[in-house]
Amino acid sequence: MERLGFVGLPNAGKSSLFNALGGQALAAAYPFATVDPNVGIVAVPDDRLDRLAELTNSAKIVHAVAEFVDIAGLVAGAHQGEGLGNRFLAHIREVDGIAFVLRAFRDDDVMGPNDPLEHLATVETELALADLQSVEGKVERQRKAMKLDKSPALALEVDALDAALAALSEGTPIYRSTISAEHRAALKPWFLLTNKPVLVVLNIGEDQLADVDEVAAPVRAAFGGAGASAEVLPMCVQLEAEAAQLAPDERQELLDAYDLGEGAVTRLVQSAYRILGRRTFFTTGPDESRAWTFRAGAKAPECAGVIHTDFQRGFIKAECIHWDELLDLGSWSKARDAGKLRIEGKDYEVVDGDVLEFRFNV
Ligand SMILES: Nc1nc2c(ncn2[C@@H]2O[C@H](COP(=O)(O)OP(=O)(O)O)[C@@H](O)[C@H]2O)c(=O)[nH]1
Ligand SMILES: [Mg+2]
Repeated sequence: MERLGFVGLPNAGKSSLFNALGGQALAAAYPFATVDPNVGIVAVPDDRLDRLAELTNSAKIVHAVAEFVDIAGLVAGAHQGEGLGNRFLAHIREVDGIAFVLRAFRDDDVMGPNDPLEHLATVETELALADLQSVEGKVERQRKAMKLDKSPALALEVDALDAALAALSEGTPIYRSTISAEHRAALKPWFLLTNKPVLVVLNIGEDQLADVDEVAAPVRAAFGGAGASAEVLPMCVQLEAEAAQLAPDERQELLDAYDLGEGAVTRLVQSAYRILGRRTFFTTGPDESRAWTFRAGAKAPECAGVIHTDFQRGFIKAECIHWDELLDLGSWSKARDAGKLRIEGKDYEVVDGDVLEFRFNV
């Protein structure tokens, strides 16, 4: 399961965003469960899955799921234990990706700054300082270890830690530093906070919808440097939270009236999948149609392993067709008759939207 954590200053709109997701999930009849008040699991909306289920008359539809964590407690000084300090940092370490919630909406009744760049600066400074503290300790220890251990792996790790130290000392988080992908991978075992993929939810007011590009421009520019891996999603969180309370058709009417597209869940999940490098494949039949999440670049056996480790261990081959081709052809057997079912082996790189059937032997 993919976990995304909401991080931002008090009153930025994190809890409202959380409510918008939960409400929408309920209104749209997608199962939404609240694990604890701050953790929500949401079914990933996927139109392709619904159409496959219709095609094969599936008794059941199983969506992929994503988890959202409303991480409270970021205030200046959090890296030194201010506010909920340490607990806050521990929560961030546990997520796969971070969604910064930055406030741009103006409302004198809601305390706090409304300059998203001010929010961003505070938030990034805390995370970068926390990372700086952990890297400082580690780089010294690993440098000493190099006297005994001459392995290339350790040398690479020390290089990576040095690069991280240089960036963090300047207050630059790793996700928008120029640190190479190889070095970022070498830093993975240290669970640094800013070595995670990041997206930004820019919380705008209704009155800012008309000039959303202008409001978003400075935030986009802040992430525009080399090595940037962030997406900026302007979102009218309060409006989305209100829409989430409505019945599905009324909800869509409201979203359409404000030109808000498919709403918060879809946009957020799609962005999260992009920044996390996740893809979807499907299985479909009369019993169930199901969406499975896999790592971009994964080959057929690894994808089989997403379903069951036995499928991966005993992998023989996969029958494969892209979802839209299957819909065009009308059924699995028609696809086979037309010679359109591909037989793929263990080196096949699965593509987003593939429909697969695995042959295995255990
Ligand atoms: N005017 C306005 N108020 C908002 C908006 N988004 C959130 N708020 C309000 O700001 C306050 C803080 O929001 P909340 O989601 O609790 O922020 P959190 O501290 O980040 O969890 C609440 O009173 C919200 O109703 C918005 O887009 N416009
Ligand atoms: Mg809150």
